Amino acid sequence: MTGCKRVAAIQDISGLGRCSLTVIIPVLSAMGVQVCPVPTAVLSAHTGYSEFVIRDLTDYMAPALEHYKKMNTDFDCIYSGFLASSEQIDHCLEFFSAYPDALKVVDPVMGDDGQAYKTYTRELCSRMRELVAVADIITPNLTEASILLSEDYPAGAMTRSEAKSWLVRLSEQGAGIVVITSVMLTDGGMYTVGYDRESSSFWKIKNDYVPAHYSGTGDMFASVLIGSVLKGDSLPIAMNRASAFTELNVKTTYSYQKPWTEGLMLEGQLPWLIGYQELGDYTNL
Ligand code: PXL
Repeated sequence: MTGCKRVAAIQDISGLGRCSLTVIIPVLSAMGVQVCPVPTAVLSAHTGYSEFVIRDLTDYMAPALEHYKKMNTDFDCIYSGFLASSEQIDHCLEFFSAYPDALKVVDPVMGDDGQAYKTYTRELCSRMRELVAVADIITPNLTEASILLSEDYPAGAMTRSEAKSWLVRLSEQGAGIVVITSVMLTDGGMYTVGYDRESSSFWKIKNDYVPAHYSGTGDMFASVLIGSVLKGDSLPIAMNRASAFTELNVKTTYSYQKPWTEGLMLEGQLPWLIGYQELGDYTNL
């Protein structure tokens, strides 16, 4: 019997609009992985709402890390996501260097649909590369991938060789594993694409297109991917599990025609994760 894996999740907590910790905690818990939240900010609602109250927790992060070090707390994974200030990059770097054996996952949360989020300054976006440089796994969406590569957001579909080139160039920024979500390829399909530098392997998972997007989708995808990798799944199976669960949640939410701001209606779908489905819907990119 192995014990439960533990992830330090450096992320905000938002009251309204499921995203970040309100998605990450239930998802990873359902997968049998413990989450230790390291809140970067508390918000009354995520930044996609027209108004929100925000309390920045930058000055909480260093003392929290000191406490964990003093307690000899071990983490199997350090996972960074939504950050409230560019100074928080330094604190994330301190967490990563304090736990050199932990899996370092950076979700370079910066924007969606070709736009940066309201609170993401130019400096914060540019400093995100410092986290990407030390990560083992990064999970940008196409908007974030384009910001990291200083490329224009693709106006249309990408060829398979363009997608491979983006994956390789992102990996050259640091992470051995790169997964990009929401990529439209020239066959007209929407895909999640991934690259493992060590084995030089490229993978893709086809997603059904749903004409809607919801807050917290990237957080859900990254958390399932992390849970799956920590449980020992290969990269394509982890991508498959994360895509399948995210797609199920998008379709459920779309069927109720809920506003995108409310996020994914994940509560009813958690048993799917507990069931730990057998999967094999990946192909080579
Ligand atoms: O899901 C990304 C995210 C996380 N946290 C907050 C956000 C967003 C995206 O809008 O506003 C507070």
